[in-house]
Amino acid sequence: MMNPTLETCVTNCPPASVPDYLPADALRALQLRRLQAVVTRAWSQVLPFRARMDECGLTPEGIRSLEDIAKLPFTQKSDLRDNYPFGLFASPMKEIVRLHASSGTTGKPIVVAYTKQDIDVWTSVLGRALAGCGLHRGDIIQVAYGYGLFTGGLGAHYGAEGLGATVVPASGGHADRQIMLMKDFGVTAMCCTPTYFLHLIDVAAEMGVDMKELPIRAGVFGAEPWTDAMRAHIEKMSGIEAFDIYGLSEIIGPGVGCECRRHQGLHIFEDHFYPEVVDPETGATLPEGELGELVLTTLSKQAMPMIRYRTHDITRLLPGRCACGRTLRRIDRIGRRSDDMLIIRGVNVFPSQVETALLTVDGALPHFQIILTRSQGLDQMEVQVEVTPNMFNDKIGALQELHGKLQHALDRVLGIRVKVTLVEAHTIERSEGKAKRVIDRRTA
Ligand code: DLL
Repeated sequence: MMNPTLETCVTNCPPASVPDYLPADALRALQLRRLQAVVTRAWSQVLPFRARMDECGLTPEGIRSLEDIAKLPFTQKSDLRDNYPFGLFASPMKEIVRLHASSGTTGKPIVVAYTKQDIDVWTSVLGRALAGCGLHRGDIIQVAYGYGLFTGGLGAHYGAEGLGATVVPASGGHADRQIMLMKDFGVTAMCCTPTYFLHLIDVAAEMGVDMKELPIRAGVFGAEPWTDAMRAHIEKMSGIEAFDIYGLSEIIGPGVGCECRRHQGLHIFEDHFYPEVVDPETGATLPEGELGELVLTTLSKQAMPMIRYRTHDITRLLPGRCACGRTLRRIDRIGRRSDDMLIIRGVNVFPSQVETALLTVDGALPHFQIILTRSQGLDQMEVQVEVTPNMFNDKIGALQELHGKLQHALDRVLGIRVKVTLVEAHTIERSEGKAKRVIDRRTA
């Protein structure tokens, strides 16, 4: 649903004033200049990068066209870990104004750094992302991504402020207080993870607050995979327009790409981040339209340039131009990572498939958890799924029927038999940030 005031504002913005609308030739020329500069910077300032270039027999002068990017070595998350904490910095500490860190599943976090200029770039791309969602000066934007070492909170905060909007820096947690702020301050947009917003919808209902009656009209959700089925559910329950925003700490944080109001993929802010899609196995560059692993190069980052960073996020570059008029290329929504695949009795299963299957069935809530166990050498997968509160009060037959429907939906989508357990609403632990979808209790 298009809000007329928003649409007017979006179309009234002079397109040429933002790089989103640069003619493709000018954009490519800018990208090449920036690529050459960033490679030179990394080569002269970052020893491990220079060593990699030497191994490939490459110098920065070898980069003469954008296609030459494929000659450059990849950077992996392990490079950040191996050079913990500051080994990949290309600026002296006195130039670095901010550090963020992202917790890994094991050991030390990875550390990322920003100069003042990097923060300005981040603010500008996030501002462009929010503008693409139809937000502007006069909007009141509540940021419920965590503030702290995680990039979500401060990233969205600076972007919203840069846009000239009013920011409510709520950070994560205290769902009842979030609802109170939304209501009392007349919040018009929310930035948080999609699963946290789902939780807020529930809490609002418990507090007797109808989200559809509140001024909120947009949600800018990311930091974890979520499906179109989840979007439809959120929009139906809250009356807002839900946008997908993507990013990762290593590249800058949120704001690498974002949907516009057409919702036809996420525009990558290509003047700062160069996207490629590669075959996850061979690393070969894939043509537009083909599904593979997203590889990103920062074109303007000073403190910590990332050259051909393997994101492990699976997507494709969408062909053609978006009807919104932006010349920035788009990626498909990220449904999965190359490393979140579960192999259950030889069959590949992704948590996003479970989400899609569950949301096809009325009475199931999009709160679920996958529990993996191993019994007599055989992997077992259980999907615990919350059901609407009235279900447990209903006759037993209704629960059995729902169970049967869910079992059928999951069997069909996953192609393997999994155990379905219906649990009461609010049983599965809520997260203030990224949801934990999989609990792996398998022992080696
Ligand atoms: O999650 C940055 C962020 C904050 C993005 C707020 C959007 C909103 P990291 O903690 O480093 O950074 O995690 C990055 O999260 O490689 C993806 O696997 C996943 N991810 C982020 N956004 C999306 C999205 C932040 N929109 C990792 N859809 C990435 C799917 C996403 N996955």
